[in-house]
Amino acid sequence: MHFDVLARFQLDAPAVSCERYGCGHINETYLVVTESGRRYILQKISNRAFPDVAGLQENISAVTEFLHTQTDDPYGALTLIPTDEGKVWLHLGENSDWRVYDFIEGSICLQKPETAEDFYQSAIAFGTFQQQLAGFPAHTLHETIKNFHNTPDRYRIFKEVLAKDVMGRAKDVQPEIDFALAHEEMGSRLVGLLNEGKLPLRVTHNDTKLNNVMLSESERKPLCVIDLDTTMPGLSAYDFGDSIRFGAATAAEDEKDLSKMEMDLELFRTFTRGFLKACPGLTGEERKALPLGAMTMTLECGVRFLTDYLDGDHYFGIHYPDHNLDRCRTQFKLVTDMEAKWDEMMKIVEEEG
Ligand code: ADP
Ligand code: GN1
Ligand code: MG
Repeated sequence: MHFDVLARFQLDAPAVSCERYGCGHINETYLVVTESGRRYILQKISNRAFPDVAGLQENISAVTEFLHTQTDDPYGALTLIPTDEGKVWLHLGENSDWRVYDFIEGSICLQKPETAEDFYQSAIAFGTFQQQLAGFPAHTLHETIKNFHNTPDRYRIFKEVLAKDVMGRAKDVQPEIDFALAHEEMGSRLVGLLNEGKLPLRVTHNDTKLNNVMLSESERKPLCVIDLDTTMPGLSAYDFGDSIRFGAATAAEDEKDLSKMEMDLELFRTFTRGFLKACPGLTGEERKALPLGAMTMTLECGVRFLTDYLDGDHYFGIHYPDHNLDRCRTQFKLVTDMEAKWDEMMKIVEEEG
């Protein structure tokens, strides 16, 4: 599978196997093994998510090179493998863009924290990532997805898609549509703080799911932050919030039994402690905005899943027809739970700060 593509990259030896790998929703990811036993990651880049692949790969190349200057460990940052022409990705035609990374050996990648300590370590990883990139020239980064965490803009798209209702699905998801619309004002608050100049833009990761960090297998300590497609200027509350959305949840993103889905306050505290330790430079306003980051990222993600469901599932990879709807429902359930736990969340950030 894809051996023709792999032959165009500077691997150490010819590839002998290439299998689908991982649980990402965006790119097609493959684990590659060569004749020598060395492993690589091959990815078919999602053109739907990333229309400007050149800009995307320029970002990743610059960011990974910068990160390598901040660590002695060769697995402390991703390494792109060049093509036979020395390029950082391979363009084979329309909707056919490929890249290869060194496989981060000796690592584990979790879909949910096995212990609170794992989640703490992921907070250290993402916090350190943000801290390491504080000296990176932010103005050189391309905006790989326009308005990625601009929640009001996500609502604009949601309403456009709802009005078209191309799949005729709107009639079956009225409660979810009502929930989204009832929370629109709340969803605009974080961007409001940014526009008012109350929160600083930093270089952030913007997709801080637990499965985008690799922990070392032996010590279960941060090794490498991966999935750098959305690394661009953003708010610290985005990175904090998206981690809480995914990692402090008591059930999987696509759990059907919503009674299992809550936000675990102890995990919220654990992550807050790690993130603030790794990012000591956050301003008072930024700290105060962290719970709003968690709620906003969760709401926004639910709205994005609902939008994709109404639109016919073109953006997020799905494994069955209602997958995006199930994902939307867990996110909205989490938002409801965060509303109930709001005072405690604010108190925890104050205590840990
Ligand atoms: P997506 O954008 O689709 O989420 P990712 O870049 O996150 O794609 O890759 C999907 C999964 O592949 C990750 O969650 C991780 O398990 C694995 N993976 C990606 N890059 C590497 C790497 N360099 N070394 C080891 N595993 C990797
Ligand atoms: C996607 O690429 P992945 O699977 O790590 C998405 C995130 C969503 C997430 C929901 C580029 O993340 O924004 O929060 O799914 N990434 C992109 O699980 O859209
Ligand atoms: Mg990923």
